[in-house]
Amino acid sequence: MVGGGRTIFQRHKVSSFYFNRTWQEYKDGFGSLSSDHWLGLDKLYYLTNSHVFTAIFYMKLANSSFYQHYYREFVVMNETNNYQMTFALAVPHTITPLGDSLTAVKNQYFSTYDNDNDNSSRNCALDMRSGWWYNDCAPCNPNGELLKPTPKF
Ligand SMILES: [Ca+2]
Repeated sequence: MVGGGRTIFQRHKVSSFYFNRTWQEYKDGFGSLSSDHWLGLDKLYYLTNSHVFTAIFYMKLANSSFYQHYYREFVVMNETNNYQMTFALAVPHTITPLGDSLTAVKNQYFSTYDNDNDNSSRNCALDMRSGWWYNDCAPCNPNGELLKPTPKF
């Protein structure tokens, strides 16, 4: 958030839109700002190092329950630091059984299938089919594939 404004750095609503992308694509950004997209890690670096940001995660689950979490002083480092992500404080806005899964990946480096920077012996981005700040292939994966609606016959 800048001066009360908002920048949507990720939107993932369409199950046919995939986030299984290369390091270069996550660096530059992909998709359309009016639809599913990733803003880009370089832009996140410049934004979060030029202003104090609160990252707000909204998530609607398959059962239609709604989840919201705030991360105060959200910062993404530059490419030399593999876009390491951190924040000062996690503030739950909506309590869910999921808990706060971003805290599990606080201070982690960004990984893509072609640039594995996680703490696991596995390649989490490859296994989870999306780029993210992975630790040990933690369940926090907003860029993962969405469940497709069950076909109705
Ligand atoms: Ca690894």
